[in-house]
Amino acid sequence: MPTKAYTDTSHLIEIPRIPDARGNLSFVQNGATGVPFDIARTYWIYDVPADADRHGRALHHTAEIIVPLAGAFDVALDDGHGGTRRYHLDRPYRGLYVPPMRWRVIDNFATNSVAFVMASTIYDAGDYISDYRDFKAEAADNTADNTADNAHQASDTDSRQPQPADAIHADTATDVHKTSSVNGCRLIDLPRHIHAHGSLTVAQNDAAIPMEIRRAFYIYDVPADTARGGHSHHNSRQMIIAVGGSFDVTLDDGVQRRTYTLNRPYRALYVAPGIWRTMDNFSSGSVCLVLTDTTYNESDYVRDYGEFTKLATPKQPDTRHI
Ligand code: T46
Repeated sequence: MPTKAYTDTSHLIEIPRIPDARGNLSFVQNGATGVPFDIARTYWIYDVPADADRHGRALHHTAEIIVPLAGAFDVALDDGHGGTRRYHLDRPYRGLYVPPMRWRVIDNFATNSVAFVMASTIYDAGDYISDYRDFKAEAADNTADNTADNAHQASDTDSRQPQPADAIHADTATDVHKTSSVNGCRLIDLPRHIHAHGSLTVAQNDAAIPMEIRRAFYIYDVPADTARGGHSHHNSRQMIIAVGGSFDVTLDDGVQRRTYTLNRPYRALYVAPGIWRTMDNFSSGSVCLVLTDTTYNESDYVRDYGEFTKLATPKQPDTRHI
């Protein structure tokens, strides 16, 4: 599997931050500037005890972007050729790009930190190198184009083009709102790996989840008593996760309403298209992570409840085979 499609050096990535009175929102999506791969896997690390060192490892072929969704931690990188670099990550709008073949140790976790990782491959145990001597031997075997981290500036070799916006179905007779139902939404318990040095939960583009991940966005610094959401989507499928703290999500299909309290970092609320959602009751310091199958497109939103009601009622039976 080729590794050279990726930028060769680790570097920080500035992630868009959209502030408003309801808190901050940042997003990472396929094709965005500074995102040199399509997201295949996401995972997040939480409940890390103070002073816990997560063991080091390297990945043969996988590139990653690591973002501190909450708190702070350090990532120490080693390219196997004498190049070492330590990054302190403490801003949710600043991620660290890590190319393949970097030995990395994540440590110095502040209490209640959440490390969010987007990876270029789905999980493959064979891609992992967990012995530093094996890593050094493989790095030495690699050809000279494997440059040292501390000797080079990042050079973006990404040649991908931004993806076209997803098509929006605005035909009121066939729009998904006509058949959408809160019964098509559900809680999904994602795999949870519990260790003495913290917990890890994975959502990746495989059959375990009902959608493909193309964008991740997260909402943080939400002031108490703030409500967010208040819209539906024509196309977008979402998985909403409380990776820190808790909040309520109310789903409305125009006929039925259902409220979920999200407060487990391993439990995702799957929200089908055509469902009006509002979020409120955010606990202090909470972080809402949303994985979605579309890149951002404002025309995918229905932001007016009157318009939503017109689209969503009367309900027609859903004849799709799902
Ligand atoms: C949802 C709930 C749970 C972007 O530029 N890119 C993005 O990926 C997103 C999600 C938003 N934005 C912009 C659009 C607005 O100017 O960020 C601003 C705030 O977005 P919005 O008012 O839609 O934020 P919320 O919290 O009300 O809704 C968000 C999502 O937009 C929505 O899809 O389901 O979270």
